[in-house]
Amino acid sequence: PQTVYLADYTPFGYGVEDVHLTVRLDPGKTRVQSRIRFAPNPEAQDRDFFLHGEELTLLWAKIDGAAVTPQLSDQGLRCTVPDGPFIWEAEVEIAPESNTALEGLYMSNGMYCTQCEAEGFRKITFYPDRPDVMAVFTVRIEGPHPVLLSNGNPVDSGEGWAEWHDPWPKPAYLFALVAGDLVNHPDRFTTMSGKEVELNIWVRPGDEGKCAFGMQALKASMRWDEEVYGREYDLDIFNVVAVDDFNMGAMENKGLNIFNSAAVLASPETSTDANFERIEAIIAHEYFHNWTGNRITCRDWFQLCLKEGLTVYRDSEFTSDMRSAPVKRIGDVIDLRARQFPEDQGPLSHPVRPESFQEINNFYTATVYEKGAEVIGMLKRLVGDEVYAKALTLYFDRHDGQACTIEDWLKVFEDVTGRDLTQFKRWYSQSGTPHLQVAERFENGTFTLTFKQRTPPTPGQDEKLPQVLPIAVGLLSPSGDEVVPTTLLEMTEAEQSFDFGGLSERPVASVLRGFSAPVVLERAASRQERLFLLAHDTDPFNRWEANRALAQESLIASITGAEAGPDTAWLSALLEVVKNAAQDPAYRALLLGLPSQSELAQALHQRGVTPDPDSIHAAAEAHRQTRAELWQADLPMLARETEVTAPFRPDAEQAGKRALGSSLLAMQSRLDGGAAAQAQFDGADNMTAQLSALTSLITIGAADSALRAFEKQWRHDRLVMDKWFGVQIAYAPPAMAVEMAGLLTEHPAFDMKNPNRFRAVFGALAGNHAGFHRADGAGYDQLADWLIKLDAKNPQTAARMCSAFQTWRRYDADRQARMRAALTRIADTPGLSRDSTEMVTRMLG
Ligand code: BAL
Ligand code: ZN
Repeated sequence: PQTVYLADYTPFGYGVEDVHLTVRLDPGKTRVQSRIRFAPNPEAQDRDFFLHGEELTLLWAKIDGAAVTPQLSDQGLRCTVPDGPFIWEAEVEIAPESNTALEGLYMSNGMYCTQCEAEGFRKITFYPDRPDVMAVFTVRIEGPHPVLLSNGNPVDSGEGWAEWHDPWPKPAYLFALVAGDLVNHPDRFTTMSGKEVELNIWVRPGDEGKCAFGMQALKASMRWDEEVYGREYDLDIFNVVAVDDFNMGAMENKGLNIFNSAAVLASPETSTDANFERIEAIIAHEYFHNWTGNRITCRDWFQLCLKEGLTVYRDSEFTSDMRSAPVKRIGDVIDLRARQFPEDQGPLSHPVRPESFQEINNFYTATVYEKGAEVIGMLKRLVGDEVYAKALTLYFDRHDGQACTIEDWLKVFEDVTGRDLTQFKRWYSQSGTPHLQVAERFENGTFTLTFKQRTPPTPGQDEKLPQVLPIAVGLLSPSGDEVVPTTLLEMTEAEQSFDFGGLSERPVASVLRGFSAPVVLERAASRQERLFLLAHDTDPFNRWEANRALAQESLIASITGAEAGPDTAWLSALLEVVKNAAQDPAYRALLLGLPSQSELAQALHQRGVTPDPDSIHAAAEAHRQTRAELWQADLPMLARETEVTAPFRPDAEQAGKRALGSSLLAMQSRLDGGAAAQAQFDGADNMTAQLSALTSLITIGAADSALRAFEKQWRHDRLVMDKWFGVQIAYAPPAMAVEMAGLLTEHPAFDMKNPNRFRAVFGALAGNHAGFHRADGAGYDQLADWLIKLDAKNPQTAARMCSAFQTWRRYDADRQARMRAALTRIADTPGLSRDSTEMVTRMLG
């Protein structure tokens, strides 16, 4: 496959003034007629008229009304065109019903929908399918469907047709079309300047009862973006559509967001609190793209983080405002360590702004999104809140309507601050996670922190330069008072010291408060000091972090045999913190979490110890059992405190109580044989309670009847059934996970063409650490078999799921050989997609 390089960017030779599309829908023979006004682009030298087009049957083409015969290839067409402006017209035929890749125009449960980001529009018609070509679209849809939707505002409609006009110039990746027998949940929103906007969430009949929460989240997002960023919505209508078959979570098409139904449909009976929070965040994320992504878009796909990092950052701010900021921050860091760190520390490591790709779909990664958001957070920390707000206002004023680069983004901050951000820009170009060592000294009333930063080599980048690291630090007196409040240190060198003078006694340092930079902190803090921070740190993130480090140390000591069992003194101290009713239950629930088994494997690997998945699993199980036994006397009282008597609300307050309750129930189940969990399961009136009871029962091997009851109750609900498929594998004993996954692929409701269902089964398998890494390699073989099958139908989802193998070099020689064999088998599959080829090739490196 061909590699595309950032350095090779050149603008397209022609601008598009406007686009008229007529789409005549038919499952096997949809006709798309285009009329596009082109004019030479004065910024460009190259006049090669190449239009992207894949899997299209060209019926005819004209330039200025005269028939032409372009040169066709499997990637598009070339044509000789006039020197000045001209009108291109063409008609193509496509077959949405056989489009299982879910890119371009496809069908899902009888409805038509599109997914054009990144390069799906070229499967709808011939076009310069690149984000720097922005145009005004008018779309006519013809088809016997009650609902016919496209971007922008409705112009007119009649029986079997509708016309839409989007006045805002946009790249083709934001084009969308939906047609089907849908019902809407309508509402209205009045913008800050008094403009009335019609809002709709469109769903399949039967799902209308699951839209109210998404609609509330949408209105809250619209208000928040006005209040916090001064951004107002800019069309008369905003449509959201739920689709069952969707590769991503959702898509920010202008005025017509298309959502994976799992990311929008919600009800207390069918959705967990985690689902509600995720839906609220994704609704916000897609809506926020209207300004950060749509009004200001990316010049090319290397700049993806320009819109994604910023929009993830914005949605995390929104969730922090709607819910609890510390809880959100801790959740984000758990997620970053679970998904981005392994990527950055393995063969798929790439810069936040990659410099080359073969298939851009492979770069919708945790690095571009989540590390991209961390970079924005660091920038804001460095310049301060007020300056950040000024810079964003300038960004919107200066670049509205443009397709921009990271250089444009940073220039705005340079202009507002007068700072040179050359070194900061390394966060966009240098891959890998920096490791930050801390040493401390106390002399004559001065406390000195000395930091050393080092980023290990990553593919294609052997030498690393120092990054700008904002390090938030606070100092506590030995009695627990804060003697130096949170102070931001700006580290720019490979090694740098910072002094805090005028201290009467040696303080305890709380370093990297709020996880102020995405680094691996290497600090040889004593157990005593960590216990002290768990009890006294005023920074909620670092209190949690101190506990996390204690948990990790205790588990690693058990895994390596340094200690026979968990650190009971720490567990007693933790119990006191967890019993503090003045603390947010959600925060206390987070304190009860343990590092994942994969995270422990990475920590061992970083210490030069080859991780053994079975020992890790055994240590984690032993730890949970000991903790339950040690806390036995307190569990009933704590559980009572988490009871919710008010009617269900998916807000942070109730969700926090339920989260703590779920953790306690898991402990209780280890003591009572599942009696409490079975009772909760039987009496549950919401999915959070039902599912947490079910997972507790699965974990102790007592879930047979609950699983049957759950299936019987929910077999009509595909989203709930995804949970049923997933939990049986994710929580299965490691020795049974592969067999369980195999068994469930035989279930009549297993459908490999549905990405949610495929991920429910095989995402859960990959997430069952000891199950996937079974010594005989059965987990690797099973996943490889299914990825090969999926690749032939849906390369995008198959390629993304190949990343389950990305940590293969962590493990012992035997497992490595088995994983390498599985990857090689995928790589050698005849006809393997460009998507999966690139992924496995990078991993085999
Ligand atoms: N742009 C793809 C989906 C998302 O990030 O919103
Ligand atoms: Zn996004």
